[in-house]
Amino acid sequence: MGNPIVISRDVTGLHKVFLYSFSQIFGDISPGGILYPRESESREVRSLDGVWNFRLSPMDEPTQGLTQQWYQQELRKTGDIVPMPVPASYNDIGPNVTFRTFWGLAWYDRTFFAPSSWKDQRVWVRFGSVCYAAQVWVNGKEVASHEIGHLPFSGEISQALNYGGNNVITVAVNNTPDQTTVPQGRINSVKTSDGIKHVLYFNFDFFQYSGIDRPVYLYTTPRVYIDDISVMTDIENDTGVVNFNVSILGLSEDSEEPSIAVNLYDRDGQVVAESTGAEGVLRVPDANLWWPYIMHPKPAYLYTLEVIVNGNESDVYRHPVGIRTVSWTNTSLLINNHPFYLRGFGRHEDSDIRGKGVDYSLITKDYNLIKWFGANGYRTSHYPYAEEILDFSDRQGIMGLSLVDDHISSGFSDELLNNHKTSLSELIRRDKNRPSVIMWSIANEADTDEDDAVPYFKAYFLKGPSYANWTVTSMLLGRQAQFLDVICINEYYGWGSTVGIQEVVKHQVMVDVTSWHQLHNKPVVVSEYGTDTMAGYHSVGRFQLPSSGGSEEYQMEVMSQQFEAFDEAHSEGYLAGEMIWNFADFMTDQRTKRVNGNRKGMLTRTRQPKASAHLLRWRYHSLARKLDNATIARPADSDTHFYVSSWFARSPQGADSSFHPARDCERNTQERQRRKGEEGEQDFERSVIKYSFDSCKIRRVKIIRHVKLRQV
Ligand code: BDP
Repeated sequence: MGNPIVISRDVTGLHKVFLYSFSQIFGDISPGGILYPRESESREVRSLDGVWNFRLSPMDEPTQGLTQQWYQQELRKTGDIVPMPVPASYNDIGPNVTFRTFWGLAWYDRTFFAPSSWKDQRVWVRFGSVCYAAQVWVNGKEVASHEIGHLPFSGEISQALNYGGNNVITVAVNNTPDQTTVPQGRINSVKTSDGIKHVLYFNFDFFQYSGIDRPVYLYTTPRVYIDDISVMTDIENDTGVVNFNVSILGLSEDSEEPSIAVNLYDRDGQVVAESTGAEGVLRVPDANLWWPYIMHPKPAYLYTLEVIVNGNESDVYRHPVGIRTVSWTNTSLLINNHPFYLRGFGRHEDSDIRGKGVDYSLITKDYNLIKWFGANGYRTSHYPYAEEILDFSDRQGIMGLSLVDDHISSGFSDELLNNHKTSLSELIRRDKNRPSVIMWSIANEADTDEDDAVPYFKAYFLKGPSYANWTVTSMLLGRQAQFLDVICINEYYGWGSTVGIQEVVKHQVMVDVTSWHQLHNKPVVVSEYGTDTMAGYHSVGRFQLPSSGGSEEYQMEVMSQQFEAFDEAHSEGYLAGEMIWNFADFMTDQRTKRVNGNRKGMLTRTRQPKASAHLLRWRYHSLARKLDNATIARPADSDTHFYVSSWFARSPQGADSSFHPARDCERNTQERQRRKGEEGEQDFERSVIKYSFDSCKIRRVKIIRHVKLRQV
């Protein structure tokens, strides 16, 4: 199937995905298809990635390029240009701070050759994303425009082309935010010795990179062409069911009624099911289901759906399809009817120099690392990720909570609502067929206590796509959670105002998770927790000094406390996942609380592990063994098998290390349950203290927590 859809909200039973008509399900999705450009017998694809020409508008006359119509000629004729790579954010490429902090219109252009053979076809240009808004001209004619970054758009350029010759494509990129853009932002005025300076201000915690940050393609289609394909899959016993819907555009009165053939191929190129017509159902006996990484020996099985349209001309498009279902109860998430526990990260598209620019080396490295951790999913915080990234998720079995640009914080106006809904519709239109996308998430830490927030979100859910999950943080703001299917909470106990007080973590996490679940009888996922940590800063002597916030030890200690709470909530039955904040350190605006960016990563920005990375890996691997029955190697047996000290026993190959927080945590829970029954809570608490003291330093911190909690 495509993505999880809530049709029933029966909180007592299994929420199954029922198949209604496609128009009912996808009725609120932006019209028109946005299929990824793929070559076939009928389609040619040409990349326009490379080095473009670039110039910024003068700060004192931001609209100069428009008034002087720079798009009517090559950019180099309008003033000084510099080379600019595409895809990349422009901010960190330039030689000075102007590029970094620029707001307003930035201009790109380049030339390309259009062969005469394209004359009888349609030619399109497609941008994976331009941040934030774009206007595109080919040879001076406007061919496309789009607002809201991180999402693709395309435009037909057949009428604008000079066939058999050179063409100029010009793009104006506007990154100016206001209170109605998604995400919201504003331009602040600051008095300086040179007069008033206008500066960008965003109320969120990542750098707002700008520019043409995803690939640009030219592609051709026949005049009558496949505009969109929607698939929804289901499982009936061992049979995989693929419901499909094809939309064809470009028919004229003279067009022959096209015939449509639909074939499904397995990985070896064998046809496993076939059908005809624009809508239908394919049945695959003994189907290979799409399973997440580690949950199955053959994860991420993808079939290929081939659509052939024959009329006056023929068009062929091949689309990957994973057969799987996603469903949920009031406590758990299920894939292919098996419960699963999300273990992953919040992430950012972020790295030095290229900003948010798509970079295959970085993507490949990141997925190698995600798998090294033993994670099975992540949250595409805080905006839709590149299609090139999500392809890795589909092919490697990494599940994703797909986020719309979700930083709307206050000022809930109609215009904001429209933009927000458009953004979600375009996201769903783009990703509806991806097996790796298991949930939509629509807002992060919005000011939900404002009176305007309830009608805003009500309108969002009732008139917008009816299925989504929503990330919230505060206990006070439960009102909107009624509209959701799964509740995600962000919590930063042991950080923020409680930095240094690790004792709060377990108690507070349990209170939050339990209360949210009890209030709404829905599964809960902890979608953020973590602490800023400077790689290389250490603050603990095992028995001499306490660790302090910001150190690698402190990060591990808070994680360890969180893990205990997660295990307890999971064993109570309603915690459906944990996602640490963040996979890697990332860039933010310059702020007093940020030392060259946000440092909550398990990895540095250059993807080197902090000590916590190993701790998280041990946990995710142990969860995989316990919950997925996975037979993966115990990390302590492989490259995390360090010598630490004589009292910190190094384990012989295959044996447990004496320092194994995940195992200890599990052992503690079992021990606690056993003793609860036998001796009562008080004795049990004391025993844990003793046990913990003997075990390792992290357990020693727990002693303090226990004592304090008892005093409270
Ligand atoms: C959370 C936000 C996230 C921030 C994080 C932090 O959702 O975007 O980066 O706080 O402060 O509240 O590290």
